[in-house]
Amino acid sequence: MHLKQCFLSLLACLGLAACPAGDSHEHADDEHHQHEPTGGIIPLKGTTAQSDNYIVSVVSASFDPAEEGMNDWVLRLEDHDRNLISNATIVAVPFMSVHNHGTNPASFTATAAEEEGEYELNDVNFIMPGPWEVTFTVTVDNGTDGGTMSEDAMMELTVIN
Ligand SMILES: [Cu+2]
Repeated sequence: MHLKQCFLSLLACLGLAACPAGDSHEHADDEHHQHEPTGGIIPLKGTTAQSDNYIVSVVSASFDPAEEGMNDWVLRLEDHDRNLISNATIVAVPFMSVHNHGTNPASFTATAAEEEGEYELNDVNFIMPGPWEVTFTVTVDNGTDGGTMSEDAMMELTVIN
């Protein structure tokens, strides 16, 4: 799992005050161009969050990787058999566990998009760069006999400045 190791070492690096000399992802300057996703940062598109029954994936993003400030994502919801699920409710709660804070507002509710199984998540406000987790609470109405089912699926991502 080379990618995962890279990601973990990146997280470890971001969590320290200084990176080893020669690392390209220190955040000391304001140049966007210093933060191209060259190795280390996993692209947001295609990233998934999984719960027991559901998979939330990022279909497209206004910034990839995510950037500090407002971000708009298109999400896809499906089950583990790859059935697309429309008419669900998806609420996203971003959290930065390394600093123990979230965002303001604390949660963002996705709205159904035109494509089957797709949802728009708008104005997600990552207030600072670094490692974030987004927990999606997926609530699906299974009809009159099934009731509603609600599950959490968590996604890890890196936000750049
Ligand atoms: Cu923070």
